[in-house]
Amino acid sequence: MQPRIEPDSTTGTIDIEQIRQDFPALHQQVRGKPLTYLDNAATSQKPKQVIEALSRYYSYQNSNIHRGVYYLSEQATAAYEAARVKAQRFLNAANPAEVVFVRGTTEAINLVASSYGRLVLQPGDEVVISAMEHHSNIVPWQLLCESVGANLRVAPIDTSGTLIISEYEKLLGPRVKIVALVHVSNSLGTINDVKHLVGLAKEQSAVVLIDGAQAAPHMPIDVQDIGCDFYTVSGHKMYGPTGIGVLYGRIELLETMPPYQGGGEMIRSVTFEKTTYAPPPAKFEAGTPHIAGAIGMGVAIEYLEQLGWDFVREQERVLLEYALERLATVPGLQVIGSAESRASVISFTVDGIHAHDIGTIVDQEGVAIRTGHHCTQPIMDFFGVPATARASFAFYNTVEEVDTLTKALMEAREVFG
Ligand code: 7TS
Repeated sequence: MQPRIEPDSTTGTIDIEQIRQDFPALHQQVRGKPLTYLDNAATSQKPKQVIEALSRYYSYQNSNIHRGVYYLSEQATAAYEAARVKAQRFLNAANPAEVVFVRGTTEAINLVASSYGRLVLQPGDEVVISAMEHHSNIVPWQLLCESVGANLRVAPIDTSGTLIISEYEKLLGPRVKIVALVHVSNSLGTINDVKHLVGLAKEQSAVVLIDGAQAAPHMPIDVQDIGCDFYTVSGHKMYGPTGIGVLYGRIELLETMPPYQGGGEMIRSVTFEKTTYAPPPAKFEAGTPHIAGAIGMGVAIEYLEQLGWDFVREQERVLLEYALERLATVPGLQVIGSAESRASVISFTVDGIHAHDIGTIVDQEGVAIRTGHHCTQPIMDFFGVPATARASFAFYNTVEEVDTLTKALMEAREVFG
């Protein structure tokens, strides 16, 4: 259950090899080579502790929650609700009822757009997003704006991939009801100063959602300090299972919002004439939830807490710096995005080689990187590229893996002359 991580008793440092032992997926050969997994922004690998928690749940605790009077159901309910409290602690939410379990960031944003958005938006109102959003923080707002006759406004970025704050401020007028911004960009790595951006939006009384899918794996999150109304995370990007995530919502808002989906578990009473709803978070958790997923996500949170943010941030900083240095030695390689404050994500192009070919060639060396538009087509358009290759690092990656990537890219250069 406990992460097997202990600092070396003499040096006080954490041994990466010891940590890597917790991640079974990292110890395999692919295409006859040791796997070098550098697609952590798409999804992270899972520690044994999370995998074992899932297995334990399905082996010994499996039962439906919130409805059984028998032992197993009581155990499963307690474990599910304990996971909610862990997520509350992780985000520093004031109240566990502010933690709604959802499938992930995509569902969280759709929930807010459908429920809160339809509640407050009037024709002519505005929703502000930024030019560096993932499609899941664009399309739900487009759908909402189209259906209510509201307008979507986009705050621009500069060529370093940094939000232009003066332009963002200009967009924040009295018609803006909702602002939805990414905390960390998945294709550029840019870290937005969300506390500052939320503060500016609050001067206009806008409600603010922060897409934290790429932030939560890399840094401590404090929703109260940020001052946002909604914050979203995906369990699978932070060492937890797929199909589970959290929507944090300020309780005052969750209480006024209509349900997103109807069904079991979200009601107080049902008659054919009228249904009344359960209070949050149950109001937004219709049907049988991903019980095992929530429990597994809770274990992933404990795992990160045990590692400590100082270690995670320092390890990823070292990897980012080293990778930027090494990639700069590959002829024709251009890094897309150079914001001052950035996470361990590097998008790049190589002259004369399509991003997909880069991905395919390095795969022959066992290196897994993502290629394509990364669900951020507007960013690709802005930088005038059809696609990029992207390497994204987790605390369990090593400088040797950066060398493997660099060597594979050098070979790609040779293949394409
Ligand atoms: N927001 C950001 C910033 C993301 O990076 C992603 C997924 C999402 C939202 C959607 O999260 P989901 O868990 O609901 O799918 N990003 C990526 C990526 O960069 N590569 O694959 C998925």
